[in-house]
Amino acid sequence: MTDLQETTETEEIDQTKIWHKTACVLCSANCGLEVRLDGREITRVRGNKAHVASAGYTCEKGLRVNHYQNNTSRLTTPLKRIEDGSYIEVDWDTAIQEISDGLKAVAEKYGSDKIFYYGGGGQGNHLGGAHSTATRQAYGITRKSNALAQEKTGEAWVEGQMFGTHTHGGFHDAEVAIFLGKNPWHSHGFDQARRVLKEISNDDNRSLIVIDPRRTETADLADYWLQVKPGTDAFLLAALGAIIVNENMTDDDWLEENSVGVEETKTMFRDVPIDDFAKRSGVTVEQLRAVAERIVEAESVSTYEDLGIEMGPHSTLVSYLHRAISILTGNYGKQGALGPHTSIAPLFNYSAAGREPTDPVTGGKIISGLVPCNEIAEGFLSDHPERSRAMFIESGNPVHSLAESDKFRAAMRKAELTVVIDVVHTETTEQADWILPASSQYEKAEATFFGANFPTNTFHLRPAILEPLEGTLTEPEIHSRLVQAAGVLDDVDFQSLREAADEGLDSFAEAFMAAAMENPAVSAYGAVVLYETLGKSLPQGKEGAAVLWFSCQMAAQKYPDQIRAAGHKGEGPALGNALFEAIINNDDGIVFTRHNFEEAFNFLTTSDQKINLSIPEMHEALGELSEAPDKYTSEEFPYVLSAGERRGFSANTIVRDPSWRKKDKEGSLRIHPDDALEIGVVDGGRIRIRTQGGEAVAVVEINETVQPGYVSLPNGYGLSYSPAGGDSEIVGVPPNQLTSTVWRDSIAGTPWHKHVPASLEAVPT
Ligand SMILES: Nc1nc2c(c(=O)[nH]1)N[C@H]1C(S)=C(S)[C@@H](COP(=O)(O)OP(=O)(O)OC[C@H]3O[C@@H](n4cnc5c(=O)[nH]c(N)nc54)[C@H](O)[C@@H]3O)O[C@H]1N2
Ligand SMILES: Nc1nc2c(c(=O)[nH]1)N[C@H]1C(S)=C(S)[C@@H](COP(=O)(O)OP(=O)(O)OC[C@H]3O[C@@H](n4cnc5c(=O)[nH]c(N)nc54)[C@H](O)[C@@H]3O)O[C@H]1N2
Ligand code: SF4
Ligand SMILES: [Mo]
Repeated sequence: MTDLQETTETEEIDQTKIWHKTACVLCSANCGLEVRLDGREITRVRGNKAHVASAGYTCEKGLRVNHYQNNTSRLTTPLKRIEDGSYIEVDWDTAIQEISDGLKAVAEKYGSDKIFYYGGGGQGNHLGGAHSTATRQAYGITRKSNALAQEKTGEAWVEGQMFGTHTHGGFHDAEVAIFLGKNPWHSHGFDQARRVLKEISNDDNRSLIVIDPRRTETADLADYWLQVKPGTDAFLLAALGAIIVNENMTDDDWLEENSVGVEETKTMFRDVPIDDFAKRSGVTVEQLRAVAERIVEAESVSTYEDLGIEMGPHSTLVSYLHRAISILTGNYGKQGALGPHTSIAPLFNYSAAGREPTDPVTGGKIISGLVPCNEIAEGFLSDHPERSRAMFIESGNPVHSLAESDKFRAAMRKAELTVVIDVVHTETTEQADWILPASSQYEKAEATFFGANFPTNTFHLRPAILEPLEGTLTEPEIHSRLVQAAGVLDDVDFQSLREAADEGLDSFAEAFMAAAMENPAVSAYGAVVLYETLGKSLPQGKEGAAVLWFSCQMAAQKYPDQIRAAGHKGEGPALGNALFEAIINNDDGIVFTRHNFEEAFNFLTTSDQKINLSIPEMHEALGELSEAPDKYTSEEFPYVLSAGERRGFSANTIVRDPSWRKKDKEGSLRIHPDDALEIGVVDGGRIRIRTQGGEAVAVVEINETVQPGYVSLPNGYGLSYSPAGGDSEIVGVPPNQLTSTVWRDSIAGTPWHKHVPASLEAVPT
């Protein structure tokens, strides 16, 4: 008998003693949590030991999620900006109607392709984005972007051409794990990161290699720490690849069978001036040789690249070089190496790999359908006839999170119509014409979409654990209303689909397919149709999950054997139904696909399903590297500022209340003792930072882990917040007050936030 049953018989249930299953929303790991509630407060939090991926693991941040759920910034009514710049409260019906009319008016005047959609998901919320597909379809919105286009599009461009699929390392099993511009101790990025890092570090047979200018918490655990000079990873990796090629350490039999473009790639590495490049990267040839030998002798190697290289010089080239090294040493498609993965809904589309269209206004490459973030504001502010005129933003805070905040503010103010859906007042809602209040991630169904494990992959749907805050609506409901206001669903018979859903999934599948054949609107606005029909028969708090039924059907077509191998039974639509039922009924998450390693090559969409090592632009870029500068600092701006480091209490802009942080409340500028001495600042003192983009004052933390000449500010600080609900205060430096949109990668357009030339000066106390 459970505790719950016992108490039911003897006394009334004490609601505050019940553990509710949910997940942490603060980073992409979405660790499973169990929480206790007192009214609307989350009073206790612990890791959910039964969770399919996190198995009880959490970090310090997740234990304080109540600061996300309950804070003074929550929005509780739609708001409309009036002429004097102030906002008036509006009821939902009026808001939906006026926004719908406004979108239609922009489309009529300029063409619906002039409406720009930004966002769609954060670290834990993705079902809103899934429903926005219907709204975009209804209003003809095609231009879009999101935060991936300021970090992962260079990687996607390389992976599209090399593999035609997304890959992820097997860090839990890798004999050698390499972290390149990535500090998983704080940023995670795979399940149970700290546990895994400690395991590798404590195992004499496994090695941890960290390439980072700072001695991070991860570097502290490393067997090999390559203390690269900021921004010179391309030199380091070119030299490492050259050693591997010149000393015949490549896995030639494997390459012959599994890849194309090998000879050109080897030739390109042979031309690398190893000594010179090693010197420019600040690492010795001996260190590189030791690492090369360790990689080559290992059974398996996995590399994780992240912002340290994605937001710095030569980022796309670096994304290519480390993958080329992995492939030259045979590290794909086996346990502990790079592998593909399944997904319930793909984050990237590689159909245009290497043939990406360019933005008609700014000329940037549109990778996976996303306009480079650094060019969005530029586009709005230009006088190009094709420029966008309206912005629809959901679950994103681009004013704060994209380069040059003031430029994005100006772009929003110039747009003729701006709509923002968020749970709180943000730097972005402050500029909007319309603000729509969403229910929080604990007040609706949400799901983890970042699971990237192979050969066994998992999925977790969480139910609402609280009623929506009064005045808010969930995104599925908001999109449903917007789509219906467009009039495009007027002749869809919801009632018969609802009745079919009440009879069960088999009946529903049949009815839905028949309806879709008869009326194209059913599939065109599928997310909303599913929400309005199947959603109504799902358990309370899971209505927004109906859209996953379609994803499950697609997955059942794509990976039927592997879904069955994960324990789900049936064929065709019945298999999709079984998977959907498992997702709906399991609050600890499920295994949804189980592959064999041999199947890793089936995922490749390159020609002959071979790995393509030869990307002409990359070979050219490597050829030109000798001529490239290895320093971007100047007399005016002699320091390299890393603007936006992940720390113990940073979580993008998801938590606004600074009292969430147990330490580093103001987000200090980390500076080496030698630099502090030269500038004349003391620990805890104040320092003025100037860049091409702007200036700010930060509190100083003298810190030996950073290199001389290199300083860092944390990510996610400098948010406006009002502790008592009155006037707002800003605690810490908003990093994008210091960045610039023109400081970006020449291929993917991704920003150089980790490499901002800066000057520093003591602020007298
Ligand atoms: N705590 C916390 N975790 C998070 C987030 C958060 O805000 N807070 N955000 C999540 C998100 S959205 C993302 S994308 C990930 C990002 O996760 P990470 O990329 O791991 O985060 P960062 O700290 O921004 O940068 C990683 C490392 O790059 C190093 N670096 C700086 N310059 C260079 C360089 O020139 N070369 C090399 N090799 N390294 C360099 C920095 O010293 C730092 O250790 O984190 C996720 N997890
Ligand atoms: N200088 C500098 N800038 C950076 C970075 C850096 O390292 N340096 N890192 C970059 C990276 S990697 C990323 S991913 C971006 C992240 O930046 P953004 O993409 O802007 O995302 P978040 O801060 O994660 O959250 C976006 C918004 O979602 C809202 N939100 C939370 N829950 C919900 C919900 O259920 N519904 C809705 N509608 N909204 C919700 C939050 O209130 C927040 O306003 O920042 C980038 N910006
Ligand atoms: S912040 Fe990330 S690692 Fe920490 S508890 Fe939340 S989901 Fe897990
Ligand atoms: Mo990110």
